[in-house]
Amino acid sequence: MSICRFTPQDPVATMLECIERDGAIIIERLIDADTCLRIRQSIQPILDTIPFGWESFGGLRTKRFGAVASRLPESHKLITHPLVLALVHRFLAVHTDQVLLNSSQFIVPFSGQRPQILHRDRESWLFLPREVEPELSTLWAISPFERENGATRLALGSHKWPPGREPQESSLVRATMPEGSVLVFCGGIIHGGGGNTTPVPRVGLALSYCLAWLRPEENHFLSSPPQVARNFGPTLQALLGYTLMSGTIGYYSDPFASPEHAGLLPPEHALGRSLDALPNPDITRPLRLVDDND
Ligand SMILES: O=C(O)CCC(=O)C(=O)O
Repeated sequence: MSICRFTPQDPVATMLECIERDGAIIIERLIDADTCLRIRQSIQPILDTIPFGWESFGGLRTKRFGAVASRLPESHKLITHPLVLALVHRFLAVHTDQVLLNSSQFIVPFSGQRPQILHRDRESWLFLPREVEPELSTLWAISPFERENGATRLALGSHKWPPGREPQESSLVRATMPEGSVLVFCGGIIHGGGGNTTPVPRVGLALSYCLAWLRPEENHFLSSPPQVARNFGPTLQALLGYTLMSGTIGYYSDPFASPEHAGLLPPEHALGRSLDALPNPDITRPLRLVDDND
């Protein structure tokens, strides 16, 4: 079995069929090499400075950092890439009409990093019923992904396996891909990073998306607080949680406001956006926080 590979021009419906059947696909060269180079150059000062991970799951020879939207404006077009968002919305549509960015993380295994423990990303939400698929993840190859430098290993089809079935190492496929490509995989597929036996770090940008009614792994209100997020576009703001779901989920009340302004507010207000101009029809619904019969 090998992983299905697509060009950015291929039909979304065919990509979705493959994700549903195999649990993962690769879209090759969705962004260009210049963009990858600029991203690598922008993050180099951080990579030069931050320590390696402190536990084996994250990787003792791997450097990771989040708050990607806040740290790297160039990431916005990846986080809100229309093809990725089309896949995410359609894949998760059976359980939601809104999605959130679950996490944003540069994952950079350096020379000597050993293969990562195999896992399913959906295990973050332990109590989720099996039939609910919570997440669609992307892992962007900001440098080429090769067998020797840590290309992700995946057990294709394992999102449908019965509990307890484990993959053979020999049956794992490698997400080798040229820079600018993106691996798209569901939360139920068994996978893990590969070991890096080369002298050069592999640069991956993991951006995952989840049902908007789940708590995302990354706390975006801390990674991208209002004073930073107010400069982002509305699609990114909504993906970070700065919008209401179902008209009520995600409201706030300004603890520093005077009593006459202490009412319930949609989160866009914290970003200085005019409430009259909000595009999402849910937002215009009155907040219904007490039962009508109360
Ligand atoms: O870096 C990779 O190839 C995969 C990393 C991963 O699956 C994780 O850290 O959860």
